[in-house]
Amino acid sequence: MNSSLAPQDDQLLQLALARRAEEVETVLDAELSPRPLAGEIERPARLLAAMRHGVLNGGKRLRPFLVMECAALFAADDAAALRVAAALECIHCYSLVHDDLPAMDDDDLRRGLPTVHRAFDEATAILAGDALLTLAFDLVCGAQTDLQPAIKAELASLLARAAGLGGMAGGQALDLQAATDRPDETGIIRLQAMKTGALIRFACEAGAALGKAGPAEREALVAYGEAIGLAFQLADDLLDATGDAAALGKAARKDEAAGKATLVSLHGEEWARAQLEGLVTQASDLLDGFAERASVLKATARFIANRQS
Ligand code: GRG
Repeated sequence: MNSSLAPQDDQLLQLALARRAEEVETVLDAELSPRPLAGEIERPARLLAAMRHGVLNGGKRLRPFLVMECAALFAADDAAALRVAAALECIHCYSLVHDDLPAMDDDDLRRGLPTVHRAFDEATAILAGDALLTLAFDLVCGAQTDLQPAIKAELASLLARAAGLGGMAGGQALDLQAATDRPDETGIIRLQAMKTGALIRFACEAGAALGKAGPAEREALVAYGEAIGLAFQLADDLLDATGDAAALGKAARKDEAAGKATLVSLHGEEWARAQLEGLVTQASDLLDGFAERASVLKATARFIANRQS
């Protein structure tokens, strides 16, 4: 992954990403064990295998990283933050499993591997997504998560809204209609803020909630989340327009093939790269109040803008 950061910052960020990814994967691996939990009857082996294929298959683990790093700004309890981070990754992975289905994007490749419906079958992929979605809420609210009940309830509600009708699922619905509805620039930005931005925004707000941040700090993190969410999508559009499938681990040029306008197709690559630069600066400036503690998050904004996969 070339993040075009100064070599020292890049190395620190890669180390931090790898460390957090390993922590999240340890939680997910344990949660997706064959042993039924209290209240469960049986864990069907094929469905469990499909869920594991959808989750424990690489991925940058960027969203959980953001939860953990935002929470760390306030020295919040790492173990609780990790469970919320793992919950968010479950929702992200569920969305990828469902997005890859023939009824949606109809993709064969994800993270360089066969998509879940290819490795298993469509019905199993739908159920794997469903069960990942419900697992996310158990991770936030379950007894093993050591948080005050009011914080669990707040996080569950924020997560439901980020993932649901007015967030990611709603954004996906607008995206599916985009080839026929042909949204204008404002419409494209709105659908992307919902489809992709909402989970990234949640990651940052969850960090603030976990850290019991004051209103100004929380607002700064939410605004940072919105800026990097936009940058993430713009970088994704650039990769789709210019990247190749082998490096991406998934199909490229899907937007063009589907007849969907993006900010890159409307304004061109040069404009998009200048916008990205502006968003990185904006995101960074929003964190100035956290001084040196925010250096990893500032580097993350640049990494997101310049990512190659
Ligand atoms: C099916 C409800 C539902 C929603 C699907 C997220 C999504 C909504 C669709 C994915 C389509 C897509 C490629 C969107 C662009 C942004 C995106 C989510 C890219 C993948 O995220 P990364 O780059 O992936 O963080 P990894 O594999 O690193 O986790």
